[in-house]
Amino acid sequence: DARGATNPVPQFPDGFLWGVSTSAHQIEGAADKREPSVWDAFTEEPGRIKDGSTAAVACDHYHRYPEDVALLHDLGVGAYRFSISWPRVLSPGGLDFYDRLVDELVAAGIRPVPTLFHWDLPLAVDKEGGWLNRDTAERFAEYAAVVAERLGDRITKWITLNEPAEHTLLGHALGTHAPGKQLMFDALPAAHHQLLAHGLAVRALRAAGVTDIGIANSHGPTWPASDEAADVEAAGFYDLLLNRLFADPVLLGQYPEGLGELMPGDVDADLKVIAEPLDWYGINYYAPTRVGAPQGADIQFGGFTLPAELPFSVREIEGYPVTDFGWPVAPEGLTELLTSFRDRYGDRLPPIVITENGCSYEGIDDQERIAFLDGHLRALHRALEAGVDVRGYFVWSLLDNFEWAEGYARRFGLVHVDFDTLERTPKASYGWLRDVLRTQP
Ligand code: GBH
Repeated sequence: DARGATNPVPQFPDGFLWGVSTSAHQIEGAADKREPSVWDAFTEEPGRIKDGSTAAVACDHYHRYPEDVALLHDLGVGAYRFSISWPRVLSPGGLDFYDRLVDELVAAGIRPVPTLFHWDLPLAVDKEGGWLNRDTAERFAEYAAVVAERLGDRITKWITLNEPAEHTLLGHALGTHAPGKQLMFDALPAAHHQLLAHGLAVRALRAAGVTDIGIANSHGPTWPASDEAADVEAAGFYDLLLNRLFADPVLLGQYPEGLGELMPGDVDADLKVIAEPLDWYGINYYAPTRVGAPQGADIQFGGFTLPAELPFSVREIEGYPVTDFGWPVAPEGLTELLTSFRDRYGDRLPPIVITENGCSYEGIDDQERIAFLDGHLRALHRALEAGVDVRGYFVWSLLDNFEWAEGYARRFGLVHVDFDTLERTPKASYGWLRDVLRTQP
């Protein structure tokens, strides 16, 4: 019980935004009521999803959203981050679902925070080249405007993209996620076009009267394997690809040295669009990464295989507990990440919101998840004490859900879902977070 604990979670400032996150493809189901996405096609390919499952039903949130909004309400969060499925919006009446969801949230006193793209590109858009085609950026901005016209009267906080870094790396470079492209460094145009889509969408949303806009980027500190120059250099390169490639253009209007030349099109003109000022900057934080010089052998990393020819190698982080996924639990990485962002970007950095943080563990009496969240909230608070302007924190995730290539084998929820009966059961961590939120202003 957080209230009775001798060492309670510290107090966060007035107005700090507490929330939980989900995404459309991972929870909605009702695949028959939307156009197909790249994930539907990818899932049909044999061997792509580890447990052979599909997201056709997932948590059936499409039909059970009132129950899920009630869970949010009882949890006591001020905000709910979900994503809007572009392929659903393309199908007749598809926006009606989000209309109902938003009304239900507003009636429950919960602020809706939609993400416009969380990896489920319409298959028809992919057939035209997907994120390798510059036109996709324009089409995304048009879609953003359609959503804003319909829901903008009730939604006051918006997110353009979720983790273009992971969508580029896993979906376009390594091919372990949809759309399954294995382009290695030739995947960089997919990064540029997503970033351009972000900037064009910011403009389209502003033109539709939207005011409070951010992006949800995946970031984590890179820890060199040793002080040796080769390891430090390799770690710096990894940091460039996973952190700076996505933060520098958005915050500084430039690509890190050497990367701009690899991008397609008139990059200088595009960077002006990409750097369209944001009201806040979202960070999804999971874990630091230990990186050293290349070792000449394939690397097993977070459930994925990284090929040997990369100019770095990802190493195991020793001396930390790991989640069921094998990811290290290192809350101090969150403090370090936030202070390093403040130092790196200075007054170009708008207020930060942690748009995802969480872990996969089995079981309903999930004491490990409580320890994980407790540790990360303390780490976050240390960043605030160090002067970093953080305005909110969202747990990934409300519900156990379709964890992409892992299928239903990894459970990130505060609420357990029985994927046979679809019954929801709040875990110990749900009760713990509810008690924490009661102690916050
Ligand atoms: C997010 O991606 C997604 O936005 C969300 O849809 C997903 O369900 C959720 O996280 C959980 O996966 O160095 O071995 O510790 C997170 C992408 C990639 C970030 C792997 C953490 C750590 C691997 N993650 N990475 S390791």
